[in-house]
Amino acid sequence: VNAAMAPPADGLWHNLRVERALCDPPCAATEPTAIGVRDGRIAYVGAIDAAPPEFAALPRHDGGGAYVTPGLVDCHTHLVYAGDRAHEFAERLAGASYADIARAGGGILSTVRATRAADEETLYQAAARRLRHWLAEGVCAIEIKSGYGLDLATERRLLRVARRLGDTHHVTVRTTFLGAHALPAEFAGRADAYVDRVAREMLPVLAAEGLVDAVDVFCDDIAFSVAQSERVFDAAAALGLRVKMHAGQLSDLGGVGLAARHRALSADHLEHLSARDIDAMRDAGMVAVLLPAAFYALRDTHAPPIDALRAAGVPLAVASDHNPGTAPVLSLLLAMNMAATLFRLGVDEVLAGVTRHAARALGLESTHGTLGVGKPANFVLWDLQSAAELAYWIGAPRPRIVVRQGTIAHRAADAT
Ligand code: DI6
Ligand code: FE
Repeated sequence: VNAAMAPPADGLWHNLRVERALCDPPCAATEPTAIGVRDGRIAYVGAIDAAPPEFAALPRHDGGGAYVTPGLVDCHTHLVYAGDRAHEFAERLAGASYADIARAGGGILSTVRATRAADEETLYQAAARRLRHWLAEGVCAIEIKSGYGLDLATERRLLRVARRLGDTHHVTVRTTFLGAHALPAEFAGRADAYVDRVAREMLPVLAAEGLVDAVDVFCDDIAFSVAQSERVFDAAAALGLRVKMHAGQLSDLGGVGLAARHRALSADHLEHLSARDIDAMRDAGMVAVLLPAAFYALRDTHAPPIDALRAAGVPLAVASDHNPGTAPVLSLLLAMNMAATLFRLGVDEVLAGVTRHAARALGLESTHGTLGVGKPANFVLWDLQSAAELAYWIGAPRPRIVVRQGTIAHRAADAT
């Protein structure tokens, strides 16, 4: 369906089995259940007989017994870039490590070269082609990071493309400025000067242009130090922007403690994470964003400390981390399976990880992540029995119907 043509979802959707753990407020234990949509918002969840009388005049949509979840949220992607890194995949198969390739000027920097050479339209078309996979899976909100430009003009282009994707596809896009993703070649040996450029020039300009919803830093031994990350976070704070951090993917520099002091929305990756920083995350109300597709693609063996995070009560989100280097994955559902299989998350945790907790990792908890009365209508009808099937099938489930931003955005027949 062309987004501009999608019919309104207003009316009473009935004959549904809604995911009760994600109803807000909790809905009475009746089944089948109905969801009332009015003016593009969820106005009612409950028994069809108890629906407010105003729905009598609105259309009825028979859900045919479908299982219903909130629209999915992918809270960590690097969706906009040019080219791909299939050649580096081949090098890794021949024995090179991700870090070796990065140090030799490949890795992120090879995507930076391709991205700088691409115009806005080319970047837009490539990202729009990819985005269709997320939309077909019932994703209703997606975070898109910059970070393959590493200069003002190209970072601006990436963020503009991200904004445009949201406008043209009727999907909620949150932009994250990741200028501190890698050290560009022209700053080789001058990391502090580059961080200055990011914090004092790029971020304030892009924020003033309304292109930045949050700010991220790649804090790791092949990227930026804790002190450098702090300068970027201080600049974000001065602009009133929330922060998040790529932390502990390859090594633990202790950046999560800094992120907690800055009340970060999330820390992401976290394969290497100390007990002290887990407590700091809990105390700061941060979300732990798990990225199992990157773990899988790098054949990592050091899983994040899931048990300790769970015991501490840190909310766990699951995201794709889509990027051309370490997570060339085009499916959030596949990342969900990986979170279960590789990280041993339970079914309910996986589902909360791509809904409630993912929304929180983006600061979107008031509009997304639950079947919440008053929230914009974002929900998915699945031809599945339960959440277990969402995490269980590898590569198969497609929604029957996706209601996104109050419109009927996809039906199974056009989900291809
Ligand atoms: N961590 C990641 O997994 C990606 N970025 C990051 O900070 C990798 C990006 C790439 O290799 O292109
Ligand atoms: Fe990432």
